[in-house]
Amino acid sequence: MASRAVGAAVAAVAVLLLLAPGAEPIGLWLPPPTGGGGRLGGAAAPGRFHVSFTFDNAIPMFMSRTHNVHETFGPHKKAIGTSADHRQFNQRYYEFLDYYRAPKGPIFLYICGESSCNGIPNSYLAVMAKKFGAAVVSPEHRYYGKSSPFESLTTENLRFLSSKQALFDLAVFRQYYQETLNAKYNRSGADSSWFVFGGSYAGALSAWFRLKFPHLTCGSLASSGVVLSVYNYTDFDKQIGESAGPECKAALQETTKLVDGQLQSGRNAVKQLFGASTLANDGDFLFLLADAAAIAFQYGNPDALCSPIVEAKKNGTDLVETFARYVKDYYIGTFGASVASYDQEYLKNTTPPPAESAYRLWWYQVCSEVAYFQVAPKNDSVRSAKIDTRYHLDLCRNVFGEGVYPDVFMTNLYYGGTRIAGSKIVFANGSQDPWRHASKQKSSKELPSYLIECSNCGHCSDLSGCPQAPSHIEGDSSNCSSPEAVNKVRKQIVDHIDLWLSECQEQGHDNEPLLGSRWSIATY
Ligand SMILES: *[C@@H]1O[C@H](CO)[C@@H](O)[C@H](O)[C@H]1NC(C)=O
Ligand SMILES: *[C@@H]1O[C@H](CO)[C@@H](O)[C@H](O)[C@H]1NC(C)=O
Ligand SMILES: *[C@@H]1O[C@H](CO)[C@@H](O)[C@H](O)[C@H]1NC(C)=O
Ligand SMILES: *[C@@H]1O[C@H](CO)[C@@H](O)[C@H](O)[C@H]1NC(C)=O
Ligand SMILES: *[C@@H]1O[C@H](CO)[C@@H](O)[C@H](O)[C@H]1NC(C)=O
Ligand SMILES: CC(=O)N[C@H]1CO[C@H](CO)[C@@H](O)[C@@H]1O
Repeated sequence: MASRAVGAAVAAVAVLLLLAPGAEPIGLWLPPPTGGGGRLGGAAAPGRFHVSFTFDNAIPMFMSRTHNVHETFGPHKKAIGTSADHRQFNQRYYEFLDYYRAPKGPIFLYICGESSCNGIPNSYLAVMAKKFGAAVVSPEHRYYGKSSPFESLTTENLRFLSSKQALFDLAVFRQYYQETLNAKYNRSGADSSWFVFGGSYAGALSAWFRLKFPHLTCGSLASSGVVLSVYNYTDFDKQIGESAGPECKAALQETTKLVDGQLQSGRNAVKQLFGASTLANDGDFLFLLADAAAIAFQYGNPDALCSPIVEAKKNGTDLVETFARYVKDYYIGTFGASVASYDQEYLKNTTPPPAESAYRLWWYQVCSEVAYFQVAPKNDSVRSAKIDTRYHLDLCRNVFGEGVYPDVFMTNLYYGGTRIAGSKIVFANGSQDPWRHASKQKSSKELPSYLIECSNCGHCSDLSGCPQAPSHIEGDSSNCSSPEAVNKVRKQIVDHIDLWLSECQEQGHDNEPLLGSRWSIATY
């Protein structure tokens, strides 16, 4: 499988947008899918893609360049009053210039979030880049993938991993890339119109970048942007119940009860049934099961879970066995989740391979900054009541040691949570997505927010369509239960980008109108 993909890939390298599930905003909390994705092949003719699907995304097919980023922004360093730290690390980034109307087109900065970044996903972003004649550029988040300042990810070494640091990196990167383009086109001092994009945690970064560096971007798209840090995030589980609907929810709750009971009577048998006997800690096992159920709704495949479980309930088939089949076939088999990644012993490994470091790294961000502890609500929960605050705090202490604690109060104080006081940020959320309660769902004049409502609209449906795993070329919305709902919000997003880019240009950015008084928009 792998060697076949390499052959196909190498020829295409020069011209591509990649579709690599691992590069997607994978969803907070969830492991980067390693299988089941499609990848976009090279451009046969300008603007025309061939598509080649492969079930292997281990081979980096991307235009990769690195540059040096000064690591001089540590609040810790400031706090202890030392002078600038001159250590540097390489930050990987990707660029895609096929649609760029050089040299005056806008620059779309696509923020790669909490995963190893394997390319720029060919989502609806590509469609927008084409509409606007934009260059797309995407830097990897510090510490993830190949952009780690340290080889060993000890807790001590992780102290420079935070959203704040990531935002500084983006600001420095913007400067670096602008200068690179200026040198390329011999336009010293020119300043392009920039627009930032991101989904999920990167969606929050996108909003926060505009908030903290309004002079560096014309606006921001925060796709399912989780700008509110939540300590006990019970709404996550509640949304799972709502998205499942009464019948499926009841069957899932019954399954949870049965599993809890079987764990008490003979723990190994039930773990074995799920192919998860390596998980010594019951909490880790239950968390795997809870995530497996969540993923169906988060990524727009509710039927993959609800159809068999509801049917099993009706026809008297064993619920636990039916759920176990879903977990093994779908969550692990198709979606590519890894059982090991739920194991706290595995999370303690300070030298994981770069492609798998995201599990430990994201937990660090959870445990030190943003929490979103997906605890079971006090009553009526879908997940096991054993997944509580204690479980999360124990994990943080066990994996990172004493003293790593998420100060969500400070995080929300710093960014404003849902009361973020920025401007020109557009929020979009999917109605079935358990993450939407950590996003800004109420619209305001400067911060429009849209809810995309359909029965399989989940995380980042505006960019990725439905379902989101496996990913679809250009975020195809045709398999959303209401494509119109998605397309309508997309049109609104494009209108905001159009307006804000034109306002930016009026304020002296060097771009000129490309095809008319405003940035010209193709029809839908
Ligand atoms: C860049 O611009 C300068 C000044 O206009 C000119 O002398 C030089 O030839 C240009 N170089 C390139 C590579 O176009
Ligand atoms: C979170 O839940 C735990 C357990 O119910 C409770 O003790 C704690 O006060 C809650 N914390 C917050 C900030 O709500
Ligand atoms: C009952 O439902 C399960 C789950 O969908 C299915 O696998 C099984 O074949 C069904 N059994 C019968 C007898 O219909
Ligand atoms: C669950 O809690 C809500 C309020 O928090 C309450 O109204 C409801 O009766 C409770 N349900 C059960 C089954 O205890
Ligand atoms: C839509 O669903 C059909 C039927 O399941 C499938 O063949 C097709 O590949 C899907 N297309 C997209 C873009 O998801
Ligand atoms: C802007 C928007 O669509 N807001 C809605 C988001 O969802 C919440 C709750 O589901 C609604 O109350 C908002 O009106």
